Amino acid sequence: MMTEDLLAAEPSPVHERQAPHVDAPTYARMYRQSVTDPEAFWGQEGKRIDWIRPYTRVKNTSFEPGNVDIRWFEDGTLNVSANCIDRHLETRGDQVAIIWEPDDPEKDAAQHITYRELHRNVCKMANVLKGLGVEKGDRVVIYLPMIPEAAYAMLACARIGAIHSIVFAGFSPDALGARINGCGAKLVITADYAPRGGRETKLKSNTDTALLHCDDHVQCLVVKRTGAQTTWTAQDHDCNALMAEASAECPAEEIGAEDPLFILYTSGSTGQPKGVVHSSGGYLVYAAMTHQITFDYHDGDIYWCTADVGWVTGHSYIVYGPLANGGTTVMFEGVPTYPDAGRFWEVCDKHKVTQFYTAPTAIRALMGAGKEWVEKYDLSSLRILGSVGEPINPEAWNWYNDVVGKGRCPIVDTFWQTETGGHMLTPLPGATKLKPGAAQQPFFGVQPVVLEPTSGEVIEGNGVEGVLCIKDSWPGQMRTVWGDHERFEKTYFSDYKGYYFSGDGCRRDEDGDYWITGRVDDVINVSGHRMGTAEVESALVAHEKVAEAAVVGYPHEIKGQGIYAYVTLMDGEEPSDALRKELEVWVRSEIGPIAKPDLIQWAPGLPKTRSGKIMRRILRKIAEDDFGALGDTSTLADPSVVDDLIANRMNRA
Ligand code: 6R9
Repeated sequence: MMTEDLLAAEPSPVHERQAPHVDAPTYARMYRQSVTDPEAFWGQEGKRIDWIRPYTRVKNTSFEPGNVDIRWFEDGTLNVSANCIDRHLETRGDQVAIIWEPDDPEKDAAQHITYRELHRNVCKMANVLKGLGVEKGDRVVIYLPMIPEAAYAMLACARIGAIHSIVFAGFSPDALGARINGCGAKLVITADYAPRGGRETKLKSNTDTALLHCDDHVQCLVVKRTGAQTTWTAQDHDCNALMAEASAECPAEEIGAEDPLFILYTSGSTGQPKGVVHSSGGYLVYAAMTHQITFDYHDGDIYWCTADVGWVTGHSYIVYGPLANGGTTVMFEGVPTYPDAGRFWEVCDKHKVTQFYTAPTAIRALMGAGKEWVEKYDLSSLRILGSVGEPINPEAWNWYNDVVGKGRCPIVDTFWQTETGGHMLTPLPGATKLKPGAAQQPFFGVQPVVLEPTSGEVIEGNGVEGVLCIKDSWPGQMRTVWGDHERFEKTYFSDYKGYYFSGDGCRRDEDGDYWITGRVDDVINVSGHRMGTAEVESALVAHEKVAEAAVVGYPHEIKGQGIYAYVTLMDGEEPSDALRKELEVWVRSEIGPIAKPDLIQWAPGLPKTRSGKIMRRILRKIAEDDFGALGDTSTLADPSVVDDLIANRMNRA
């Protein structure tokens, strides 16, 4: 629970060596300019990256219904890979670009990859892609563990103008296949195995299964991560062997600012994940700027974001942002609790990490393991801590602040989305007086508005709550849904006309600080990962014994939200623990382990309106154990089903 003394928390000291990039007066001045004269502001900020042909037009954007069109720096050309690598060679060729930390420190050694080595490897990989017929505009799916080759593959695509679409290595063959087909990929880059937390995912075998449902022409490039035995077919190419032979020089293509850099599929409130499309120019400017300012990144810092490149956080804040800034970025293959619950802190100590960016779910899990794991290590290099993915509860915030940051590292609680490309609301170290649990202030160029959910009226003033929308475009914003611009407009610009709708609820407190209250649509947030309830439902009903299913979120101590499924079986099928297990395994194989329901309740019937709509509000309340407040149930076709569901609700202990 929120208390007054938490709200009064002072900002921690920021920097002992150098002044922060932005202090409070600078923030106020720059923010004002960014929203009153975006052309001038971004016209200047756009220069933080190198352009082949400089832009003359900065902003050309419209949120107008039926005509949503977003362009930034539209007549400029650039190459993202050259911005992340080549332009640093002269001044920092021997500086470490990527520190790779393996899953199991006993089995593998860490790697330090300099900018010069990165250049060599990315050029080689780009030449391998070209050799396989990949051309500008082609799509390449990347399904890799957190190994340097994942970054090489991203940057190699960017170098030749191919569009990458990364599929998280925890996704199932079905999910992978759907994404390969969804963007019409020419090539899949995968590995033999993905070691993680001491276990191994069979990526190559998953890819084989996925490719059974794809066009015969899709080729497969395989990185040998463990080198263990795998199947090998005519479509497969050995990445290590091809890279060894490939030339280490590959010119960087000239790419239009608005040409897509990548597609990333993300869950929405309807069944099918959407292919979020990001641009090259605007995206890179925004990723670079947010990385530098939010984390107060300075030369010589060692920055670590614990995300996976399968999520947007890994795109913007492991690869593109840090490398565009000539930074040193840590890439971690493992999990927070392997070999033990001290792993994060051991890595911070070992590499002298200065900025550490993780998710509340990890903090809660490590908080549970006890502070002795943290205290074993020297964390004096840390200067700034970050949080992302879901609201951070004040208990976790305080533990992070006290035990990890020793009260001297500002915590940046960054609110943003796959769709936004970079941070939207966040405190800035050295500029913002921190409040545990609040995302606080808009980043430059971001104009948040709070709307009344049903009327869509703008709510002015402070001490108010509603849905979070954004009034005007920012350079990192997604441009479209791959192959379906209409869906883009419908999802983000139709509920509240003239605004970008985030799908989140929020509160603006008495000081004007923003607090995200969570999704207002049928998207749940499990361990910081977005899951559409409709996706899990359609996986469940695809099982032959399931007649109907409804999925909702419920509060989960570690994951933030857990997945609660109500399942109605086909006539003649009997509920059993074995069937429950079978359904869990089924959903894992349909979508991936992150979608496995935590609780499955057998529901002889679901509460429906007379028109047949499932009343999720009621199911949510029951799952939350809050059935004293079910609200009006009089419109239900059969109110008695509710009593049965309450009586048989799952024990969450
Ligand atoms: C970057 C990322 C986006 C959803 C978003 C919101 C939640 C993310 C948050 C946060 C509160 C924060 N979210 N950061 N909620 N405070 N600091 O997570 O992207 O996977 O697309 O998820 O995550 O609900 O709408 P994505």
